[in-house]
Amino acid sequence: MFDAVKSTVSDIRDMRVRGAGRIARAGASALGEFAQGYPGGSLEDFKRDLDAAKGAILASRPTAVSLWNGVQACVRDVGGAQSLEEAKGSVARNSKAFVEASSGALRLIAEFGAKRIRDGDTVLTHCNSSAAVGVIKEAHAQGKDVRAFATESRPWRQGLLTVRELSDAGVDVTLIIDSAVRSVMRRMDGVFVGADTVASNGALINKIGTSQLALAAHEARVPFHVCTETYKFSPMTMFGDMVEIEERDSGEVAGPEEVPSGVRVYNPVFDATPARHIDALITEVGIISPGSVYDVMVRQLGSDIFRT
Ligand code: RUB
Repeated sequence: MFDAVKSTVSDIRDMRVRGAGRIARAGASALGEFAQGYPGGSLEDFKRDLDAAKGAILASRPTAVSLWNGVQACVRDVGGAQSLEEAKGSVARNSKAFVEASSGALRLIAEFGAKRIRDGDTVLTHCNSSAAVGVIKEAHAQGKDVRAFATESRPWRQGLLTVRELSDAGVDVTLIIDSAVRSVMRRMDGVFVGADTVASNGALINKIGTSQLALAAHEARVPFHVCTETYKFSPMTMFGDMVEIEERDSGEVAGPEEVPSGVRVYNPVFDATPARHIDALITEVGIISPGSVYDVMVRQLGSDIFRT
């Protein structure tokens, strides 16, 4: 296996690179490097090795649709290539285009989302989402007085990354433990979270605990926004597939010495928030309702949905 692919696979698997957008860009970049550095050989050899590289990248975070869509975007033209050079060139080009489009989408989401934050607002975010953090930072950069609350997000505590990023940008930020969400909700003017996956019925799959934020926001009538690039929309859900929830090692929650033997530790890392608890999805193609996800998915992913 080639070095760029190997190191990306281990970075994603061991959470050194995490977050749906970052892993998609890392996976796409690794495939681009793989193609560019591919030594001679036949087109068939390349296709076989590319398949192996793609499989290894997808297996590093097997339930992540962003990774799947990113990888798919890179390899979409290989089938029609007539030569090794053409195939290599298409992967390298598509990889670069995906990474650029993904970064561009983040800038647009920040711009659109910042309009949903008013001067003097206090907002809540969960885990560490580059899309959601980008919105809050943009509102602050526009001169709005915005205060942020961020959850710790057990067990990996990605909330510490969020408070560091927001504080470095000059945002007034408060860290809370996950179970403090309902007690602070009445003081919030809006909730902004990222997306790991969005299903065709508008449901959101995101870091475990997101559905509790949504429920508490719904109860307190606080607007709940999902900041998401459209490549996190899952085409498989159009055809009836359920989104598989990743379950990680129980040792991330508690070591064997911390719990009596025989006690099981369950560590699901994402949960599902129903569409009825979501006020808006802030995407690079605009602010949409959960009910529009299916149409936007068909338009954005187009014929790629049916090619795979
Ligand atoms: C991160 C998480 C993030 C989304 C979106 O989970 O759930 O909210 O991935 O992030 P993990 P982004 O840390 O387990 O990967 O907006 O950066 O794509």
